[in-house]
Amino acid sequence: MTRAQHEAFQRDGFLHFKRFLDPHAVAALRTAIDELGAQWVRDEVKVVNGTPVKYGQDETGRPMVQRYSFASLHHPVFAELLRDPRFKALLQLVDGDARLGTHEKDGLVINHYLNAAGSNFTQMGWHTDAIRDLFLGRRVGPMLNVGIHLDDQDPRNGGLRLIPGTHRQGLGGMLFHKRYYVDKAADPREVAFDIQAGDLTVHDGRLWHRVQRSALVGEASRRRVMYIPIINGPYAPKSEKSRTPFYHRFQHLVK
Ligand SMILES: O=C(O)CCC(=O)C(=O)O
Ligand SMILES: [Fe+2]
Repeated sequence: MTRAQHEAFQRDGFLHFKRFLDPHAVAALRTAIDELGAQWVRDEVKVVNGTPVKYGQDETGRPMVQRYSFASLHHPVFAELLRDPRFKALLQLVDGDARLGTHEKDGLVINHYLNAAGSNFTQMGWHTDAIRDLFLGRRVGPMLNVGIHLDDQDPRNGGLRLIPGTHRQGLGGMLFHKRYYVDKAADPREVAFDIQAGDLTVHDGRLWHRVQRSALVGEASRRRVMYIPIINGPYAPKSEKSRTPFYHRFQHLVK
């Protein structure tokens, strides 16, 4: 991590690293996504450590997982990815005992967007990721979200949008700058990303961002991106047992 990168991150609230992963690694992760999705569909996994699994239908009407959580606890390929020593450099962006939140918040999240008739995930309205701390009655602690992108994304067709600098807006701005998830319109200050599969982005959890629905449909609109939080402070792991004692009893998914 260079000094210029540190300064850009302080100022803008995000960084974009090209080609973090090579095409082989990307292919292995896509395969793992398919494997874990097939397993969760088959086992009818509805909640993982208290976080609901989001389902939709693919172009052929078959059920598919569109949002996974705690993925690294359920497939060895994801666990291996997070052992990459380069994540240590990213931890330097947060003070104190910064760590990857593999067992905290939603763990390793995978979003699988598809613009198709049966899809349940095509876009995401404006939000910050840090707001959930408030709902949990916690102080908003430092939190970064590291994105690992597994599909090319021409920004003219959709994808991630961020408003630089909004991580420095204070609590009022974090609460009221926009209407959470309801507001979806483009903002004149937003920036889009020219993403190649294998790129990595990192953004401050207080930064306002959204995902623009793809202008394409079907296979050409497919967008898979993984997010792992970087956090510090008291360790607050989630567990299957403590969060969902009655509702859901599912198979042990860890291989
Ligand atoms: O799909 C993306 O790139 C962003 C997703 C996101 O903001 C989220 O899951 O909180
Ligand atoms: Fe987000």
